[in-house]
Amino acid sequence: MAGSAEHAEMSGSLQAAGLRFGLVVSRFNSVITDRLLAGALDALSRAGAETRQIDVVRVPGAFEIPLTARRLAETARYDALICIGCILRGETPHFEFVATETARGIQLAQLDTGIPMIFCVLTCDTLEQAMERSGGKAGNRGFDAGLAAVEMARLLRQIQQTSPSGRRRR
Ligand code: INI
Repeated sequence: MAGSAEHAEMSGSLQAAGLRFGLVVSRFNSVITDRLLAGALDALSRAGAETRQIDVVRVPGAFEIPLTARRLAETARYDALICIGCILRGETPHFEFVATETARGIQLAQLDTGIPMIFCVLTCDTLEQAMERSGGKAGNRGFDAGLAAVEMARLLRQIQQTSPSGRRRR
């Protein structure tokens, strides 16, 4: 643990060597989710991950992401999961239900399993806004998610190793 005399600090490094990642990708609005996926894969590769360390799992829509991510986490094969989706506001309240339950389900799944699940689900009013956030002028949230996955996987390993109970995981 690095830090000054007053306090200790911990943070995850961006070294992906030896880690395994699962990417759950929604097919709904695939013009956007494919761009997010490309950004996430680019980030993982830049952090040193090789393709054999990465699995990509496709689901129909964002609503199906939480259950799939939870099942993947339960296999104990992954150090972090990246949840990729795009929910666009329509004329009906459908958007609110799908967006709320997807976010809640992913949060519950990561808290219940202890495996970090990076929330890379865009919720936008328009396709144009989603394009901007998936490789347009607002960057690529998929790339950010890839880096967050490496950082969280490393951080949780570090916390595990420095805890009094050692390397045990429940
Ligand atoms: N799924 C999305 O990923 N994005 C959306 O914008 C969306 N809209 O707008 O309906 C959407 N709906 C499908 C949903 O995720 C489920 O796949 C479907 O309801 C079957 O359970």
